[in-house]
Amino acid sequence: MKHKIIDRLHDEEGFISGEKLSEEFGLSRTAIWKHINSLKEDGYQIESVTRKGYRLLSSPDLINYDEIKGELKTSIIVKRIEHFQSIGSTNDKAKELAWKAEEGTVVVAEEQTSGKGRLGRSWDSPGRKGIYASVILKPDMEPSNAAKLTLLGAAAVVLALEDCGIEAQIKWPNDIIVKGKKAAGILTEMSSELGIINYIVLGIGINVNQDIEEIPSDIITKATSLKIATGKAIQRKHLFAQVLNRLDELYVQFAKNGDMDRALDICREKSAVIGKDIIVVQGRNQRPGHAVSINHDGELMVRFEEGLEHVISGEVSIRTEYGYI
Ligand code: BT5
Repeated sequence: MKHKIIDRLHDEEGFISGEKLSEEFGLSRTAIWKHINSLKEDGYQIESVTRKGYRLLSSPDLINYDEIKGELKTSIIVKRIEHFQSIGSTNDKAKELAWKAEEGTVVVAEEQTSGKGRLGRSWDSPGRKGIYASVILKPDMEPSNAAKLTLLGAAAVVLALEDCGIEAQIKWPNDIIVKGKKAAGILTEMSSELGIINYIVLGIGINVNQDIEEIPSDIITKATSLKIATGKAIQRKHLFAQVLNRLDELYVQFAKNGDMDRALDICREKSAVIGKDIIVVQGRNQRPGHAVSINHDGELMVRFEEGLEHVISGEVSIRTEYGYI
């Protein structure tokens, strides 16, 4: 109901009386007043004037459905958005919902208290500073294709950043780099059996408006936010809508016939590692090599001392000789 009321206030240029709202929604004036207070708590600035009613002055930079729907152009993604002020991990919540959820359901939170990276690592997710979202996908294809979705997600984020005027690169397979530091990461998780994908959860974390002192000291040498990198605050809701639009655009092709060509081209064109000497880290094993290209399956082609090999994304991290990139 709260959502319907905010929509109504959005549509009305001037004031709308409490009486009119209560008639339209079939609620008591007190119930309307309670919803208005709850919206104010969410950060909406609503003016209330006796005998005139309510008027929306400004909306908060929330990343819920109401705030982004006007900008969405998606067909598969965003069948439904589950929005949380605070949650442990949107990927964990998405996995909980995935069996029953329709493909394209998105879980998004303003804050994560135990955001996850790959291989048991953590993802710093301070309140209202970043975008923390997980998309439930159910492609009808072999589970071996799942790793490609990480690249598809990375390509979508790079395109969305470009839409917002920000130049970014991809450090294969899942890091998004802005001005030499990591500004976003992708975490893909899958449930599958006997050649069938039950579901995939594509998690996207983007550092948007953190100031430098808000980046934890242990990652300050390699992490950044869009605000730090560009010197200006970015509207999270606008960027989030672009990410979902771009993801949909690329995913529609992939779901139809496994076509990853465009996403792979973006990963190659915007690669932060191709053409560089790198170190492939797998557990305790570290091997120096030279990143040559990304092949048709999204694997990184690396020339090691022993010859050319393809590296699969699942268990590896990449470092350059100089450190992070
Ligand atoms: C990733 O892992 O880059 C995947 C991040 C995915 C986060 C999203 S948020 C929504 C969804 N729900 C979740 O719970 N997760 C997903 P990885 O490549 O393993 O990088 C993790 C490493 O990056 C950590 O070990 C830190 O060194 C560093 N790190 C942690 N938080 C960071 C941040 N906010 N920005 C940049 N680097 C960070």
